[in-house]
Amino acid sequence: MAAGKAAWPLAMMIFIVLLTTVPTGSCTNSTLVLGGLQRSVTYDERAIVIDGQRKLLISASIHYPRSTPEMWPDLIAKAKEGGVDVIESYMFWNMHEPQRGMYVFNGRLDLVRFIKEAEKAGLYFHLRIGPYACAEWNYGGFPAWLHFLPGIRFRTDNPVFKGEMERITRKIVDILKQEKLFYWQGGPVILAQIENEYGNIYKPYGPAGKRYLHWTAQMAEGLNTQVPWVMCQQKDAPDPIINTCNGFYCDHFKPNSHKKPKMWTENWTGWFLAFGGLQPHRPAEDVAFAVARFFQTGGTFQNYYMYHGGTNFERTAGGPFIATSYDYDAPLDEYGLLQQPKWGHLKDLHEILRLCEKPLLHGEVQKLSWGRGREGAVYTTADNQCCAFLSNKDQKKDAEISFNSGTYHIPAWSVSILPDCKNVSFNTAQVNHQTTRMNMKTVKQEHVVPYHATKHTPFVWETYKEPIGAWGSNAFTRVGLKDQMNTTRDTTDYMWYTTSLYSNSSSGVGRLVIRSLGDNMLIFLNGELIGNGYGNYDDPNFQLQLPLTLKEGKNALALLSTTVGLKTYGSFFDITGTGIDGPMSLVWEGKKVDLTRKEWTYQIGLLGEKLELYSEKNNLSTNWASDETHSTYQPMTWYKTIFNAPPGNDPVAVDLWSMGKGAAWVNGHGLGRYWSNFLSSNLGCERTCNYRGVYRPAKCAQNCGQASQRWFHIPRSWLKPSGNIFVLLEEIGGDPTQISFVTRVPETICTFASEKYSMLKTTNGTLQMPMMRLKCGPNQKISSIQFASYGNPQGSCQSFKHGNCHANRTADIVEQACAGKQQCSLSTTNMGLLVGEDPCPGQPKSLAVQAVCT
Ligand SMILES: *[C@@H]1O[C@H](CO)[C@@H](O)[C@H](O)[C@H]1NC(C)=O
Ligand SMILES: *[C@@H]1O[C@H](CO)[C@@H](O)[C@H](O)[C@H]1NC(C)=O
Ligand SMILES: *[C@@H]1O[C@H](CO)[C@@H](O)[C@H](O)[C@H]1NC(C)=O
Ligand SMILES: *[C@@H]1O[C@H](CO)[C@@H](O)[C@H](O)[C@H]1NC(C)=O
Ligand SMILES: *[C@@H]1O[C@H](CO)[C@@H](O)[C@H](O)[C@H]1NC(C)=O
Ligand SMILES: *[C@@H]1O[C@H](CO)[C@@H](O)[C@H](O)[C@H]1NC(C)=O
Ligand SMILES: CC(=O)N[C@H]1CO[C@H](CO)[C@@H](O)[C@@H]1O
Ligand SMILES: CC(=O)N[C@H]1CO[C@H](CO)[C@@H](O)[C@@H]1O
Repeated sequence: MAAGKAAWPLAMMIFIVLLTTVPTGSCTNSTLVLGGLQRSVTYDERAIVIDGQRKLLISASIHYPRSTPEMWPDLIAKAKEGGVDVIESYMFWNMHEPQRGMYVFNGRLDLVRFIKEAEKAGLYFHLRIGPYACAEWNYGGFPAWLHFLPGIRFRTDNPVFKGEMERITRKIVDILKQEKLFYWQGGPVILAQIENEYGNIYKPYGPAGKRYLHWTAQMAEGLNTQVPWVMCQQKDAPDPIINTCNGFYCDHFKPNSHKKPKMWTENWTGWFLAFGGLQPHRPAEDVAFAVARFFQTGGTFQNYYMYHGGTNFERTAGGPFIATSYDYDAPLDEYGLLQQPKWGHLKDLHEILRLCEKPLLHGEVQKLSWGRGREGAVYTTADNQCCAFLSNKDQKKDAEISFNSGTYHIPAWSVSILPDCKNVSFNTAQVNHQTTRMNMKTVKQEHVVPYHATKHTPFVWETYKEPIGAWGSNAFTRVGLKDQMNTTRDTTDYMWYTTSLYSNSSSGVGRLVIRSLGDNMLIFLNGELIGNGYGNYDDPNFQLQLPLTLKEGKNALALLSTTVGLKTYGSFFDITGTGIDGPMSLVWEGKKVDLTRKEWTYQIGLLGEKLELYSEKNNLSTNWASDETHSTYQPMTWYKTIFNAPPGNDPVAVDLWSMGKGAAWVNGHGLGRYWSNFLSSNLGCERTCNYRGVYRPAKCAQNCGQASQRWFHIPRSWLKPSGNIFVLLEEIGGDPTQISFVTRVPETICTFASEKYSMLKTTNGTLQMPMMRLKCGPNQKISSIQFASYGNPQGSCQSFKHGNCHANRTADIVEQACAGKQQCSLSTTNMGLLVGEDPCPGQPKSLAVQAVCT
C-alpha cells in the first residue's frame, strides 16, 4: 500500500471538499460517471438519496469477527430474506492492527470479503469505521499498544491520538477504494461512520473534546469517500455529518438540521449478556412497536443492533464481564438460526413498510392525536397514495380509534399500519409467526468415541497442572503493586502477584484484606487455593477479607489477578486501571502489616499459554498426563480430550455447565471465556413477559439463578469429522467428566393465528387469512401436537390454555394435517370448515397450536 504517496493528493482533496461542502451545510454531492451510469449517494431532509432517489432503508448489524467467513453468506441471505437492504458493521481496529504497523485482514477479519458478500447478495453496506467501536468489544476496539504511545490521550484534541486515528481511518478508506467498494465506484458502501457515541461522554474532555469533534468531522470529510458520514449520539455533529440516534426507541429524535434525514443507527433488538447477569430478552412485539413508531414519526433509515450478534471468540469480549455469547436476542441467534417469532415478525413489518415507501419518502405528513397516547400519522403523496400509522402508547388499555370513516381497534402498546389508509395490514402486537424454542440436544455418545478410548467413558481426558505463582525466568520483582494492563499489555488475562510472608509462630489465624480494581482474583497460600474474589458488571472493583493461617517460617502468597475483557465505555475508560491496586494488608498476631508497599514478584501470563497447550501443533506434547482418576474440582488445571464432530449440519456447541471459570479451545481456535459457576441472581425473572411498556434490559429477563452462559458455539468450519482436539483451562475447579457436545435444533414450536384484527394483505395485494404455519428444522418432523385449540385460547407458547370457546376436534385435525411432516399450515377459515362447527358464533376466533419437533 503506497499510503505515503497517496497522502498529498488526498490532503489537497480535504481542502476542496471543505471549501465546497461546509459553507453550504449540505451533503457531499459527488457523482462519478461509470459505464454511463451515474452512481451517487447523498441525502436530503427526508432520506438517504441514492442515484437521485430517496430510499427507505432497513439495515442490519452483523459484526464480521463475531462469526466465521463460512457463516457469512447464510447470515446475509437470511438478513435479505428478512427484508433488510443494508448490512452494517463496525471496523475492529485492535484485530486488524494487533501490533503497530502489522495489519491482519484474513479469516474472520477479512473485511473486504465480508463487504463483498453483502454486495453479492445485492445489499448495501454501512461501515462504522469509528475507529472507536465500544460494541462490548475488548478495549472498545482500540489496540492495547495505543495506550503506550508516549504523550497519547484518547479521544480528545491530542496530536498523537489524532495522528493514529487518521492513519487507521485513511488505511481503511484506502482499502475500500482500492477494492472499489464505495458506491460511486460500483460497490455497495453507501455510508460511513466516524467516532461513536462521543456525544454521550465528551463533556469531561472540556473544550479539547469539542475541538476534537470538529477535527474528526473535517478529517473524515477530507478522505473523499463521496458517501455521507454519520455520527451517532452526537447532537452537535458538524455539518455535513448526519447526527443519528441510538437507543431502544428513537421516535422523539430530531436531527440537528432540517436538511438532514432522521436516522436510527442502533436499534437495540435486545441487550448483551454479562457473566453473572440475567439473559436479556426483548419481545418481538416491542421491537416492532419501536420500529413502526420511528417510521410513523418520519424516520427513513433504521439499523437493527444487532441483527446477528454472534460470539465473542477468543479474548475479544470487552469489559467489564461481557460474556462470550453476543446473541443479543437478535433476529438471527448466536448460531445463525432464525430467532422466531422475532425474525418473521420484523420481516412482515418490513414488507408493509415497503408498501408505504412512496408516501413515507415523498408524501405530506398530517399528524393526528386523540389524547392518552393515541396518535396517528397520515402520509399522502400528490397522486393520492396514502399510508397511515395509528398508534396506541397506553401500556394497559386497548383503544378504539375513529379514522377515515372507520373504527380501528389498536391494542395497548402497538401500532397498526394501513398502507392504503383504510385496511390494517400489520399490527405490531399481532405476531403471525411461529415461536420456536430451541433445544441443545446432547449428541449420542457413539458419535463421540475418541480415537484412543478404551472404556465406556465418552472422553479420555489428559491434564496439565499449571504452576502456582511465578514460573519463568522472566518473572521480575518490584516494590509496590503494579497496574495489570500496564504490565501485561493485555497479551493475556492473567498476572501473578506473589510475595513471601514470614511467621514466627505455628498457629493462629490472621486476616488478609485486599482491594482490587477487578475483575477476578484467586488467592493461593503455599500452593493451596484459599479464596476467590470478583466484581460484577455494575462494579468490577471488589474488596476481599479472608482468614488465613500461616505456617511457621516462610509462606508463599500468590495472587492470580484475571481480567475479563478490558473496559469499553465511558470518559477516560482507557486509563481507569486494572488488577490489584490495594490497599492490601495482613492483620497477624495483633499487628497490621501493610502489604501494598512490599516487594512483589510478577509473572505475566501462564506457563500453559507460553507452551501453547491449546494449539493444534501441541496435541502430542509430553506435557500432558493421562487423567484416569478424573481429577475434578482442581484449580489451575488444563484439560484435553479428542472428540468427533456431531454428524449433520446443525450448529454445534459444548456444554460447560459443570465447570468453574476459564477458557476453551477447539483445534486451536479460541471458543472464548467461560464462567459457569458465576450464577445469575435468583430474582428478577418475571413469570410472564409483558411486552407492553417501555423496555429496559432488566425487563423480561430470563435464566434466574443459573450460569449466565453454559453453551459455547463451535463453528462447523472449525471441526473435522473426527479427532478434534478440545482444550480447557480451568482456573477455579470443575468437573470435566460432565462436559458434553450438543447440537442446536428446534424443539417446541407454537403458533397463534387470530381473526381478531383485520386481515393481512400480502405485498402483491391479495388477501391472506390468518394462518397457522409450523415448521421444524431441516431434518426434523412434527412428532406430536401438545396443544391445539380453535376458539379463544389463552396464554402463550408453553402455557396455552383453552378458553370458554373451543372446538374439541381441533387437535385431531391439526394432527392429521401436521403429524410426521416437516412443515404444515392451516388457515383459520380452513379450520372452521374442517371442525364442522362454530364453537362461538359471531366472535372472531383464534387458532393456537403447540407441537414438538424431533
Ligand atoms: C447534486 O448534484 C446534482 C447534479 O449536479 C444536482 O442535480 C442535485 O440537485 C444535487 N443535489 C444536492 C442535494 O445538492
Ligand atoms: C519474627 O522474628 C523476626 C526475627 O526474629 C523478627 O524480626 C520479626 O519481627 C518477627 N515477626 C513477627 C511478626 O513477630
Ligand atoms: C500506566 O502507565 C502509564 C504510563 O507509564 C501511567 O501514566 C499510568 O498512570 C499507568 N496507569 C495505571 C492505572 O497505573
Ligand atoms: C497432532 O499433531 C500432529 C502434528 O501436527 C498431526 O499430524 C496429528 O494429526 C495431530 N493429531 C490430531 C489428533 O489432531
Ligand atoms: C401473492 O402472494 C401470496 C403469498 O405471498 C401467494 O401465495 C400468492 O400466490 C400470490 N398471488 C399472486 C397473484 O401472485
Ligand atoms: C365436543 O364438543 C361437543 C359440543 O361442542 C360436545 O357435545 C362433545 O361431548 C364434545 N366431545 C368431547 C369428546 O369432549
Ligand atoms: C456507549 C455504548 O454502550 N454504546 C453501545 C450502544 O449500545 C450497544 C449496546 O450493546 C453497543 O454495542 C454500543 O457500542
Ligand atoms: C383488501 C381489503 O381488505 N380491502 C378493504 C379495505 O377497506 C375497504 C373500506 O373499509 C373495504 O371496502 C375493502 O374491502
